[in-house]
Amino acid sequence: MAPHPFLTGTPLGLLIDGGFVPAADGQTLPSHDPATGEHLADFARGQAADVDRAVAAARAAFESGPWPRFSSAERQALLLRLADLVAAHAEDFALLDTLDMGSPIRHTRGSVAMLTDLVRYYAGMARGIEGVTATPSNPAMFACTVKEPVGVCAAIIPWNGPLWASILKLGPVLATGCTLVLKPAEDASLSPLLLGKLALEAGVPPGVFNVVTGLGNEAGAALAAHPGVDKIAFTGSDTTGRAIMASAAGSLKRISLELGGKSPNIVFADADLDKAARMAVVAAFANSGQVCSAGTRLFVERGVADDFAAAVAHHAGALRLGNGIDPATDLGPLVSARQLARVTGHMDDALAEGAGAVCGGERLSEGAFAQGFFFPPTVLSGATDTMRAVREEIFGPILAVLPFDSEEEVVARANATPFGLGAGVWTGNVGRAHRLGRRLRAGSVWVNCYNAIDPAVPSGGMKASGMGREYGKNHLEEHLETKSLWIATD
Ligand code: TXE
Repeated sequence: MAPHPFLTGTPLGLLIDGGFVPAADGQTLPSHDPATGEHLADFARGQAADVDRAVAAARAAFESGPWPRFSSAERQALLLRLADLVAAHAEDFALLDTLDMGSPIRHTRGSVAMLTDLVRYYAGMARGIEGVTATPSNPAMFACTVKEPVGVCAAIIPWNGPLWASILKLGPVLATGCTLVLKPAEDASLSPLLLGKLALEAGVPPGVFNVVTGLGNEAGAALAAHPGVDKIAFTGSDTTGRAIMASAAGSLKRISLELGGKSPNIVFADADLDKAARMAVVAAFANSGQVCSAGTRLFVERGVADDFAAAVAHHAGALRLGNGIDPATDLGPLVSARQLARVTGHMDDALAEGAGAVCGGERLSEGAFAQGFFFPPTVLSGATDTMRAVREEIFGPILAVLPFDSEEEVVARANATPFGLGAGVWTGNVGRAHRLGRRLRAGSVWVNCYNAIDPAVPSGGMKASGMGREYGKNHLEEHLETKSLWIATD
């Protein structure tokens, strides 16, 4: 396949202060297609010195230059132009994400459409920032609150949705008048760089949006510790989230975290079982299970559990695995050899602990799969809550079927995890839908649906799944300071 035009003439530089530049020490990193192992591009390996340059540019853009004088209407117009450019480059983004991290092109195309809408949502939100008029008890005092941008933001993002995460971090920054230094994942840096290029075309002033590619323990760690950053947003593993939080504490940065999960998906016998089985497959296996809210603990009421597991295995078996570039592909490869090793490690442990595989269970390495990191959708039977594969996030296509006997029991078991990102409930009983909707300790509970997402609806984690909310009004608030303004009228 001919290289994508964006990838010719690589290495791709860092975006700092409105221009693409090499890393200070000239080092690069390679990007490979996880379906074929083919080399795609080289991109800059940013280090602490590059982070310093990017943060300095973001600070200068925040404090001087044209950006602080942009009105909310101008920021809205800019976001709308960016949305149009993202839409015009939809196929480029879909291709880059598919090539870079393996996700099927049908999936990445769908994501770009949703993300264009998300940028437009933030454009609208730019006009809705407002404080309140307070009522102090002293009538001689007038007091109101004004909302001001928090300042220089940093974002460190993962590889499982590179464009998705970039837009989710950039949108509220532009809507509120902050500036951003984005550190993409080393496994998927291409579409964040294209987004940077388009942001310049849309008229984002130099320094407002900077992209520093590189490794987590180099560029990422330098950004998390940087005293010039006012707020950091991180999406990724809970282990790295903890390290970033500790590091951010050094300069008391504001922080928001979107970490992993081990989300329960609970099926009662009174549900539409056919729909629930089809959706359980999507909930667990979409993006080859590399989704933070994947429904990987499938609790099924005991009387229907065996038949339900068989139906799930049937639907899973019908999924077409292959190179994501093929529009017929349902599941692509895992992102990297590292991720494949993690997933096979979990599988080996599950078998050693006594679970069995109703379907899947072994890496695919023959024929067309030989050069890629392919693992088939796998349904575990005989799994128990204490097994490692049932306790820890796998981030691969492995689902455990866990029978239960009562509502009380399943709520306790579903909540018995350090995580709290998402939860699914399938039932025909409206009272039960409300009860579980409240009792499940998760940032999002989906009843008779799963992984529903919308720009206007907050999303985020309880417990070890993170803090702060993305999407919706809450997301903007995370980028705003509330200032109280007092005026003595006497
Ligand atoms: O994640 P990391 P990895 C989970 C999933 C997966 C596991 C490991 O379970 O199997 O994490 O994946 C940057 N300071 N999720 O290793 O390490 C790194 O460069 C600063 C869930 O890829 O969290 C990348 O940009 N930054 C998740 C980002 O952190 C550091 C999505 C994510 O990498 C750093 C991805 C450091 N010390 C993985 N170390 C979700 N919530 O959706 C790494 N990074």
